[in-house]
Amino acid sequence: MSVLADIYTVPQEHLDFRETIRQIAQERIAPRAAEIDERAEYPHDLRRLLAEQDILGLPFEEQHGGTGTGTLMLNMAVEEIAKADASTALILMVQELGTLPIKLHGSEELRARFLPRCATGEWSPAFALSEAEAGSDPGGMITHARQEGDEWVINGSKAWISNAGIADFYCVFAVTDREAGHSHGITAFVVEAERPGFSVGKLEHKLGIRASPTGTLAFEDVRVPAANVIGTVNEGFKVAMSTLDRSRLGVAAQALGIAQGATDHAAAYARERRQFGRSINEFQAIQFKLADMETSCAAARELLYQACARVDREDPELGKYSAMAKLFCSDTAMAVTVEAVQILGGYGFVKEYPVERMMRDAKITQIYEGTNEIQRLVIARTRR
Ligand code: COS
Repeated sequence: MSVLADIYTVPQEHLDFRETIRQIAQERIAPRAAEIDERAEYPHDLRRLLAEQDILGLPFEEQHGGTGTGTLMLNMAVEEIAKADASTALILMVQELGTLPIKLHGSEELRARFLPRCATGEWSPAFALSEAEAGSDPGGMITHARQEGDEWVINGSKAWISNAGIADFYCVFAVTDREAGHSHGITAFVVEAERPGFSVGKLEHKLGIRASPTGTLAFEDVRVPAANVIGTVNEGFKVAMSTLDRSRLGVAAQALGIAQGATDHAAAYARERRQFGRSINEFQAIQFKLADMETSCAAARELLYQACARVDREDPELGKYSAMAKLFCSDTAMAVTVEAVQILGGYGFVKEYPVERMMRDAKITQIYEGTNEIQRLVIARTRR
């Protein structure tokens, strides 16, 4: 491997755009965060704001109406939004996750049909891989599709789907060859939300990211044309895995944003809060906590940026690096937010301050798009 492969640079335009997004997030998104969390309300207004500001165009190439600015810029944006509100960051993350299968493996026709309308924010996508009995092991899915003439007929159900009921279309994975063996004989399809036989079931009541709907999907003889197959028939498992190799960086960036947001709040609080006649940030017990939190965020950011640069270069080790970034950033988010609550003391435990929400939001980053145990497995496999 060349030395260059370990280096990334952040162009000035990216830094300028990050500054713009930071301002929008702090001025327009942060003030809504507590309310949408409390009400478990999907923020349509904030989604429109992201679309108007071209932020939803970040996951897409210029030829498909996007900004063409790559994975690093996208995830710098995710971090800034997550600092203000993790649920709103998920809107941008799913805009990538739900379209990556098409972007990476779809026909030109599928790309032209779906990507430009996602880049403008007109359409929302979703990624439907998990099932009630197939989470860490998606190769054990039972949703299936059979071919009838020029159509595929899908039956089954999906679970834990972000954007359930919001999405205009779903990238759905189904078994198309039962004889092919575990994690094989699976095909990816685009299923538009208005297809007869498709329905959205119950939405979950969640600990965190409460302003983003998560739910089940049901497919009863849902017919899609052969043109809606993403990539090659029976090769859908690789479509899913290659998508997750990239989209996990969104989770890493979201986790980092939560961690940095909590650190910033805790530091500001420690300056203001007075006990024993002085600001609590004059006590070394608090200073050391804040120093460790800031250090963890900085280390997480370096790994995230390097992993993003590897995706942008199509580096052969991108899957390993994205798993490492997701693992490290999410564990950092959990540890840092627990410390932030501790620094705020009783105020950390109540909804008047944002750190309890950040602690609740952090937890899912250790779980979704592959649990951290799965990330360790993915990383370990590269060392065998
Ligand atoms: N990119 C492309 N292809 C991949 C791949 C990747 N990252 N990982 C595996 N594959 C291919 C393999 O090469 C193999 O193909 P061949 O037999 O043609 O060589 C095929 O996919 C099956 O691979 P494998 O046998 O490794 O599959 P497993 O069932 O053992 O999968 C893990 C293992 C754990 C990696 C997989 O199940 C996984 O990622 N689970 C977590 C899923 C997840 O993140 N769920 C969250 C919900 S989605 S939001």
